[in-house]
Amino acid sequence: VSLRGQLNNALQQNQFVLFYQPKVSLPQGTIVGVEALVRWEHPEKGLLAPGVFIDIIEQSTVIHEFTRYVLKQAIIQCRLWLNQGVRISVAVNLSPYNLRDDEFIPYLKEQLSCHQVPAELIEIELTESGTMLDLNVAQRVFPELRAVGVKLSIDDFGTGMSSLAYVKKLDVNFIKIDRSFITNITTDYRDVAVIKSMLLLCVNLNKEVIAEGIETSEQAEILHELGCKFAQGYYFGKPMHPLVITPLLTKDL
Ligand code: G
Ligand code: G
Ligand code: NA
Ligand code: MN
Repeated sequence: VSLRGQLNNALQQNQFVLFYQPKVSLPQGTIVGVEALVRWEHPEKGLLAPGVFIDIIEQSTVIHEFTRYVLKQAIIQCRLWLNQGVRISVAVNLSPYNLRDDEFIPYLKEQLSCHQVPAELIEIELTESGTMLDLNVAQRVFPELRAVGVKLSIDDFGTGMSSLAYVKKLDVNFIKIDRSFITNITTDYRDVAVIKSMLLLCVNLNKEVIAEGIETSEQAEILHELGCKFAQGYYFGKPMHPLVITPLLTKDL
């Protein structure tokens, strides 16, 4: 049976697990939030990264149930951390298709209220690349999400076809600079120029910036020097199982 054929069963059997990658403030690297990144604990193939199955899910009607499952797990995890005295935001990735699901916002509200999680602790990331984010749909749904009180982010910023239109028209809290702009930042003056301009743009539009894909201390340092306040990447922490990341969150309590 193909992966596609196994999707429904995998959902019913809870084979999808959320790993969490830290988002930190610069320069100290204090964890200020986490991003939920799904993994598939496949009974035969082992732990699968989303790269090999997210496209299949997005092309299937399962995407709606899948995203609700991810959202619910993230909200439950946020509640578990609150119970342990850890108050951090938890980000969830949405597929652009999810914006067309009329039941998504009611479900979000229901889960927040059921688990007594403040909406401001949940962040929703939408990528501007890949599956085209329909600006008209996003402009209709983003204000509804804001009204619920969750935070909103544009993911992979700079890689889409209309980055400036998105950042101008969508009222989001955070811009996540795609890692392709970070990779060569210590050696390529053009990347520095682009990052500087993005940071200035975000200051002028009153949005917070997170740089993605930081893998070295040199990259973290230069981003801090350029005025970037938040970062995410393997240098600060890989996506981790809740049992692995929880001790990192509770260690200073
Ligand atoms: O971990 P990896 O690099 O394979 O992730 C590939 C892509 O999968 C990333 O773009 C990431 O945003 C996406 N992804 C991870 N978890 C989720 C999820 O729960 N929902 C959606 N829609 N995308 C996700
Ligand atoms: O599209 P999105 O930004 O959600 O994708 C996140 C993906 O990027 C995750 O699958 C995560 O594993 C991966 N990622 C996170 N940090 C780094 C990093 O420092 N380097 C690289 N190469 N990939 C990263
Ligand atoms: Na993301
Ligand atoms: Mn991203």
